Amino acid sequence: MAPAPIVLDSDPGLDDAVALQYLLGTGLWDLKAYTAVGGNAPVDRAFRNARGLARAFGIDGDVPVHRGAGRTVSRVVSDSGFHGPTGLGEEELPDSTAPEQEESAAAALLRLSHRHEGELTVVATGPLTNVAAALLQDPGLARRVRRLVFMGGAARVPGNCTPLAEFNVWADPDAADIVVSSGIPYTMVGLDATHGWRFTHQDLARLDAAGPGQEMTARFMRTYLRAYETNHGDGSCPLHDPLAVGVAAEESFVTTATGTVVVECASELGRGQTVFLAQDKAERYSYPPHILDRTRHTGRVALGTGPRDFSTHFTETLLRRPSL
Ligand SMILES: [Ca+2]
Repeated sequence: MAPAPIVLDSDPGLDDAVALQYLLGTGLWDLKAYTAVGGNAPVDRAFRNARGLARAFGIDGDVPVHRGAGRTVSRVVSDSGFHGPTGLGEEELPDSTAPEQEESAAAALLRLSHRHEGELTVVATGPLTNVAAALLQDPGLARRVRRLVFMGGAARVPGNCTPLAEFNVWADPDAADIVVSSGIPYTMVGLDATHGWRFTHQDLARLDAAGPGQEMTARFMRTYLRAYETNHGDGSCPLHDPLAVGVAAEESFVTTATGTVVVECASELGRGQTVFLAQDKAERYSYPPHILDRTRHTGRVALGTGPRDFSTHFTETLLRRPSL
């Protein structure tokens, strides 16, 4: 089967970096653009990291890297610090050899949605700022995209950034709300599923043993594991962003349900909460009209891990795709 057109929108970010490597390693995708969004790092830093990663993986001659929106839709600024001073731990990667793209991430997304109408998959592993910006500019994007898979949200589990919110949605809740109410066919891959597929010290040992081409990845994953150990007391780390890329090709890594997601945007404490209304349960509640308005479109929501083992598949796929 010919590789399918895809855009990866990302806020690199340690797990974003390995999500790119994983995507390339699957051999399933024709990456048309790698777009940067602010989130784990401010947008200019995310853009620099994205260019550096494109070079590190030897795609800077083929895959354009686009800078994302300069501000979030929600006008909030977030820089979690979780991914270290540069967003890639302490890594400062050599810049891409390609000239900087003038075209913004949103403009690239719209252009590619016309060129590959009905065929383009979009995977977003950062806040949904760029996708929302494109939808605000041209709502028709929603029906031209084949599928949007985004890492974000927490349907039935606590958040990781506040008790109610997952980081990507918390970082730009209005953007997430615009996206899930746009009619775009989407799959939400949030904490319900990503916390179930882990990367362990045994997996890290496999990268260490692989030697040339995996040293950078091993450094990223070692830093990421350490951040989870320090901040959450975990001996392993979740594979948030890679799982979203995995699900874009193979839904059996997760279990899903169809329903509506409503994003809490106005509340101070609840900001970024993703309220999930399963389709078959919807009639049990009565909503005021302004909420009903936001429940018109449904999507698929990952509610847990699926039958196919993502963790092993992830590490094996990385091993197939060394960096330069
Ligand atoms: Ca990310």
